[in-house]
Amino acid sequence: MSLVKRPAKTKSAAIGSRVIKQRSGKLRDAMIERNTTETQIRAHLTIEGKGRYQISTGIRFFDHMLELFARHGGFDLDLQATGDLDIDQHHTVEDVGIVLGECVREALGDKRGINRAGYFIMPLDEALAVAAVDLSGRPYLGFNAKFPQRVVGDLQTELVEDFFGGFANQARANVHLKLLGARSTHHAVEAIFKTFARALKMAASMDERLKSEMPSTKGLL
Ligand SMILES: [Mn+2]
Repeated sequence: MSLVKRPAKTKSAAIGSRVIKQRSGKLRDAMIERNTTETQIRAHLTIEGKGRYQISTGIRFFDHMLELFARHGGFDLDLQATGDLDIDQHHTVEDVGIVLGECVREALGDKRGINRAGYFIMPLDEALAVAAVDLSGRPYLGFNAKFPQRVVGDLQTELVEDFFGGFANQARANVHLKLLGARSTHHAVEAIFKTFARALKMAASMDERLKSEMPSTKGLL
């Protein structure tokens, strides 16, 4: 009896997450590579960007949301993700949130001189969404959005919450997102990503007057 020869295992990238580049000085950017058996993601985020992006996740509607995030936040985002979409989109969407959160955490460094907190209310036609972000070092996601449809384009809408959960955990940020109302699911999801980007932009921005101060009475964030 001959043993069935299994195909040679393809050489996969090392499992784990690593910081390829981190500059918390003036440029404030970070590049993270994260590989698991479920997803392989590489992202480069610049806080002081121009809203330029190059994004590919294999989920077109999700790409659209990440593009909006970059543009409305004034960030530059280069992100390539390959995930096990043959199972479903869960790992890919959540892990992109994780990697983006890691990028923000690394790019902000010790957070000296940043606003730390930010908020925005974003209308998109009939949809209205609110975001409040505190880069407090304490992860928390408050998410309250009921989407009219389970799927928008090619994205499962329940995963929007998982994306922000991954982000909040890794950025160690308190993120509250509320959808106040919407008819269109496209508008609803889009309003949430836009308002989040603008709140994060405010929170991550430098306060010129207090640029040498820690925005916390603890002296640590
Ligand atoms: Mn749109």
